[in-house]
Amino acid sequence: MLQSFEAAGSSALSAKRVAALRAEMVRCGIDGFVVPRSDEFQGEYVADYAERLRWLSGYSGSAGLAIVLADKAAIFVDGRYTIQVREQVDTDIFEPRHLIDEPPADWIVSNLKQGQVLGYDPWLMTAAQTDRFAKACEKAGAEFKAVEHNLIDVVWQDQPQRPAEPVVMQPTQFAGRTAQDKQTELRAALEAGGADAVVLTLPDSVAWAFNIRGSDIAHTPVALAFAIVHGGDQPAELFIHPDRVPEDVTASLDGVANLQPREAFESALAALGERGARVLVDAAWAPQAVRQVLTDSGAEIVAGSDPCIMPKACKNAAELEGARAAQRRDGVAMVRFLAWLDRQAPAGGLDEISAAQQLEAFRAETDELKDLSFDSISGAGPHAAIPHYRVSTASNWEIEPDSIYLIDSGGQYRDGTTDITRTVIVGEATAEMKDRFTRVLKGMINLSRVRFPAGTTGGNLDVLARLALWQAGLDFDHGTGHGVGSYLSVHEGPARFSKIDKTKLKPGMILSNEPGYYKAGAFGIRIENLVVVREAEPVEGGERDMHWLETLTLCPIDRRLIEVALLDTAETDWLDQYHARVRSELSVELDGADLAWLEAASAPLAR
Ligand SMILES: [Mn+2]
Repeated sequence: MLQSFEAAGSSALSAKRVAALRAEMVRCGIDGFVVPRSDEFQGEYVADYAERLRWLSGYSGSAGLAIVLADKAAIFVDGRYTIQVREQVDTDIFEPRHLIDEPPADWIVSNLKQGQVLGYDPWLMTAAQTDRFAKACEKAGAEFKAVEHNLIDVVWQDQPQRPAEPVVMQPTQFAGRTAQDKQTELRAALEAGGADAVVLTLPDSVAWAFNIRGSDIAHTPVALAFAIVHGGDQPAELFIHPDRVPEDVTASLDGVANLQPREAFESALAALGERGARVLVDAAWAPQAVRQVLTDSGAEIVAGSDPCIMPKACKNAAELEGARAAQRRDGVAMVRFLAWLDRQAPAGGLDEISAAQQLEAFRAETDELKDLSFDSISGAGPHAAIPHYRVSTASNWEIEPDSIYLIDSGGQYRDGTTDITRTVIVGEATAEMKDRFTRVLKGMINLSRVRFPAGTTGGNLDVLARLALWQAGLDFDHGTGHGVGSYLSVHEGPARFSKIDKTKLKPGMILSNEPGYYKAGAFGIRIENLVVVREAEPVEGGERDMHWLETLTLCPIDRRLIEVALLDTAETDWLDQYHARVRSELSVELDGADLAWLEAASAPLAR
């Protein structure tokens, strides 16, 4: 299986491990040490060797950071993990703090003393983050100091090896462009920005730039590697051990990138400095160590965004064709799963884990599944009310009669990444469930149908998915949607549908449309389709360039949970047309009971 349901993280050894870290702090002459969850690559998933925060504290969330001093320690997590952190860590050792409301900088100012030294690993913290921490230390009269070796790596006896999986090509058939062509675009961006070179530190940027993929970490098909792209006609440098790169990949990269072992990265950065190069570094993502080596060796830092982020987000025609094919395949697996669930669930005996495993099996039967795009969120009854619920053997719940079941899941296929949520009723729904489900659906449809002028942001549109909930005095506490990669990260920047987002939506961007409603301790609802921003036909008599959202995801939405009277005609029409399209695209791939299920589930609503 591609996911594990073992309860992750334990604080049982925390006291011993924190004591070992403190002893190492004394040996190194520092008074505190920062332990982020991030690795050198700042992604959502890290390899086992980099699970330093989990090893130390037991906390297993995807984001967070601890600061350990001689006599106290704090752990900072965002709103998704405030409950989880208290369940996982020993709060006698770590004081849980809210990452945004009670930021590390404030804690540093109140807890570091004059003359003290707070150590950090400059590979694990971004340049921007380091600036904030250094400022806070300065306020406290303390010093923020990079250490030579990560102290956790010193005290972690059985730390796993770094991954070294083989690299594979992402064929042009799926990537739509050659690496050579992308390099030409990157060089133009360098020239426009007045830089001689750019350091790529995000593995998905490296994957995009060179049309490579890997399997170093779970759920995101990247190779953990850095790269330097040079202006002029010098080939790029890709820092990944040549042993990991099969011959066909080396041949494809010939003339595009020279392969270098990881150990050569610092000296290549220093070489840029020695010739006084102007180097583009994205301080929001690049490790502080990268900026430090460059400035120490005499390079001029050009501040700016990673130039791969925007072209990677705007999928080309081949990537969109791939996305549509991946959605048809994934939709068939989802239909088989939902049909199976409808047949099995009434008899009882299904639980959150067995359901998630069955869906994974249907995806695997496509023979095209490379990985899941994240650990499935499989929530029965009250667990569906926890938006980021992660089932484990300790929490596994039976899917009971007359309850809601929510499954948020996705697959990684070579032609595309999927992410879909469906909420279904097992047995009879209450009037409240139907009202809430229909309001969430109205929001999802409202956003799906929007036409908007070029230049509109995800922040401008987010409200559309909330209006029907707001009318009933309700809301949901997460963004409406996130960007999605092309056989890359399921959470991809820069665009989002969220109250605060300021990124202009551009044609080719794939985003999720996933409003929800959560009643703690009772039930939860989320409906998620992926959409892609498209240029619209001009409106007759209109004056602006308009965009629209094409829905990519193909899977029925549970009609049994809909209060038809709450939908207006346009919404009912949208749903009926969507279901007709789902039926026509998927029925050729189904037969027997599954086909019969699809036909019933996609029938028009009774008006
Ligand atoms: Mn999603």
